Amino acid sequence: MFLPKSLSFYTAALVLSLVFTRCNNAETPATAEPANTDSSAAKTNDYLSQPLVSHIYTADPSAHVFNGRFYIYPSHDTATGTPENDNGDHFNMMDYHILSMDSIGGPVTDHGVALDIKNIPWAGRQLWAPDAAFANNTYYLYFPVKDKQDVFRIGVASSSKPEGPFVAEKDPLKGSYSIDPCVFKDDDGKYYLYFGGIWGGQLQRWNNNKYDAAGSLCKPEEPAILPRVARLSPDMKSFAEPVKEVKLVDEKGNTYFEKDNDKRFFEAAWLHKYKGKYYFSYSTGDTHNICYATGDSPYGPFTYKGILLKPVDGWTNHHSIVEKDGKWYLFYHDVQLSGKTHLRNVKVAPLQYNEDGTIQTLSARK
Ligand code: FUB
Repeated sequence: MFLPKSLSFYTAALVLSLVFTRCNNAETPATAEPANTDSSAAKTNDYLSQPLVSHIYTADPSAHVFNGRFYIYPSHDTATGTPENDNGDHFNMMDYHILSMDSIGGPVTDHGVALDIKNIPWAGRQLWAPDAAFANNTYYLYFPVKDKQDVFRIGVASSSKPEGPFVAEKDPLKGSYSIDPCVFKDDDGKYYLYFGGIWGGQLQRWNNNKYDAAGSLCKPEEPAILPRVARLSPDMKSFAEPVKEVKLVDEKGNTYFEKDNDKRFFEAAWLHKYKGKYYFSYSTGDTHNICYATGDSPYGPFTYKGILLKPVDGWTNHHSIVEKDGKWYLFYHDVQLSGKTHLRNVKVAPLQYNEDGTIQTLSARK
């Protein structure tokens, strides 16, 4: 597995980060988890932005604006001591905490445990990157977790409040698989669920929506595995149609090969709309970019446009894009606080569009 760039923190920088980090622990006691005390440190001001909270480790931030407030649905990284491997077993998360804030730079509230793995009847292990949506006067939390057979599925839980607590359905979404759900609401009121991730995310085991435990990663000359999408039913708890592949193409309309791993899909899909165009963004995983591609339909095809966020400190790169009051923001994570691949911290930075609809590339380090 790729080794994260060396990043660590002087003790002084850690103290500074705790001072600058805005969090409100009123609803959750601080969780004792290891901080980065390594001496080959990166300085706080080397970074584009600072962690939104530092009392817990958080990752994979899916941000939404509900009732005029930012709600962030992250993974809750935990130091369980599970050894690191290419399947991502060390990402052994047990619950979700929802964060919220009125404005960028304002105080951040941690609303405490919103959903615990022990309250998901079908779950085995590893609560990975979630997302959320509002419909039917209800907030829905979509989450990937391995079932008791160790196969990733996507579940849904509901709540009357954006911060939860959420109550999980007794089964996963029928026909769902793999990881990293992203829900997109189109202007016509239809909702789409994008998902998938290769390697530990198991997407390579799914062909034509059928599971093959022996399914392996592609060879360099083979076509790259594609992300998936399905429209959600009005009940938001089932697919309205068979799951489809999302085509990612280059400027000439050609799909990518596995060897194009600086551009092909790996995990962390996000879909947003800007000036009538659909923007599909995603992580390239082992090359660590967040790239984006645009199209004219929620189903694609999406044409590759460029890098949105360069590799961050840490192995994984995962993001979301949200608009509030006419301004656009990129939520992302890195490992500034811990220096450890699986103990990440969420951040936010402004996103800038060019006149032609392309997006300016961000670097998480100045
Ligand atoms: O947080 C666990 C996994 O790491 C996510 O599901 C991936 O997107 C990567 O960020």
